[in-house]
Amino acid sequence: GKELTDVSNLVEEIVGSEVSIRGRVHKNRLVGTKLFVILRESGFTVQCVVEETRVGANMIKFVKQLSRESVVELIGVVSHPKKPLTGTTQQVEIHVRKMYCLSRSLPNLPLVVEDAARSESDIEKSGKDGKQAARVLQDTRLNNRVLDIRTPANQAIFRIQCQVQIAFREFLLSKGFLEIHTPKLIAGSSEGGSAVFRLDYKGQPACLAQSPQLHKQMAICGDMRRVFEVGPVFRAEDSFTHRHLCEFVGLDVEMEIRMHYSEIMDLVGELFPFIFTKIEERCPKELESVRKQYPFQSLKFLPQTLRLTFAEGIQMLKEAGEEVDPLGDLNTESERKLGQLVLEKYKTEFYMLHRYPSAVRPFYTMPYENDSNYSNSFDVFIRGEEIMSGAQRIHDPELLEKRARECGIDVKTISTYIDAFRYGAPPHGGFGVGLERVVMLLCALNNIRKTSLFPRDSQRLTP
Ligand code: AMO
Repeated sequence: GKELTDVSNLVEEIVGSEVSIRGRVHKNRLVGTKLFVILRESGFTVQCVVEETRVGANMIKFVKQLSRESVVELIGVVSHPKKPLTGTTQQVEIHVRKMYCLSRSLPNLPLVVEDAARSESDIEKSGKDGKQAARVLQDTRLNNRVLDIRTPANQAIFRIQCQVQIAFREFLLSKGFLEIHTPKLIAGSSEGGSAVFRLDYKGQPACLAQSPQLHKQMAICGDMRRVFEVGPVFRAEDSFTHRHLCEFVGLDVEMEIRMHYSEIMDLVGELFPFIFTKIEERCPKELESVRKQYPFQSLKFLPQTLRLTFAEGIQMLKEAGEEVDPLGDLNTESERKLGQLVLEKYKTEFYMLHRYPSAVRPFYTMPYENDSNYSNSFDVFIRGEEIMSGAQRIHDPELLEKRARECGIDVKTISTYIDAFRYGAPPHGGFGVGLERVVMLLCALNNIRKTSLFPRDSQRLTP
């Protein structure tokens, strides 16, 4: 048959033409002898008019009993609506000639897509009694994720996520990086932390990789010069927070450096403005869809990414009356507070903090040459929340082994990693980014579960 037209392509310019479209019954309304079916596809909606005089009484009966979310295909003519349309994304309507049902949905839905797509301001309008019913709770959404993903905002979020990944890859390929894939089943914990999933690897103790850290560095020892990876990262997080998942998508980079870890920060400082610009250029409709449900302001960032030392950050917080440990880590509140202070002073919501205290960084981090209390490391923030950690790495095997022991790591479990540095290793460094966090913060969403297709957290392993 004829090719299908996407609902988003049903516009003024094609009024008069006959189209075939496939979508879901978003809702159905009978007015006299006319049936108004709102058809939804990929988050876009169009009004389809089924008139008895055109299709006959049997067809009206058939269409009327179609449950919400059923998959239908129809043939119709693109037309001007009699009155301007308010409830649909498309401003034309379809006069239906034929309609078929491809798959029926159960009539009782655990979550109605129309409700799940409501914005807060919409909910406010639904009146005192309506409010509770209109607000779909996060757990209901996640338990019924397949229905939840059908909302326009969610359709858009995952398109934006895809474009972030594409822009990341595009930029790095243009800079001569090689895309690699490291193993996710490994013998020892890669971050030395406790949040590791342990498993039995045919009788041998093993872990799910907490990051590609060990193997991306080993790729550098294997003379791959500049590498990146996009892949799953596993963390057995105990706490239930708005920004921690037990499985997320890591965007990782590792590269040789010549003189200084600032070369890595130079790359980051170019990479992210590139990604932000590409998202604005390539996803205008998607950003609008997300904003409709979750209003947010575009990210403020400078063409030249701001860099502050950790000590400068601590100083700013102290001056603002915050109590902070100069050799400890920033907690979530301090990070947020610093984000506000930086925005006021420097007018940016994207910045880097570098030269962190050694005590709060992983064992493989290179100490700062002038003061080993500090390290050649950095974190990057969007809207006051961490999206990235990075650093220069220790490339001397003796020092690496010493630091691992000091951090309480069983060196036997990472001996092949340490050995990799015994055959000569160039100075190098890199960083890791959480994809879900980037999308969450770009769109100022309040929960990382919104940007994970099927989130895995400390309490959820399904759907
Ligand atoms: P780090 O442990 O800071 O560094 O992780 C890097 C980035 O990954 C994201 N992230 C998470 N996202 C969702 N859920 C989690 N539980 C979670 N944990 C971390 C954050 C964080 O900034 N190997 C180093 C990176 C490097 O130095 O190259 C590492 O893993 O966005």
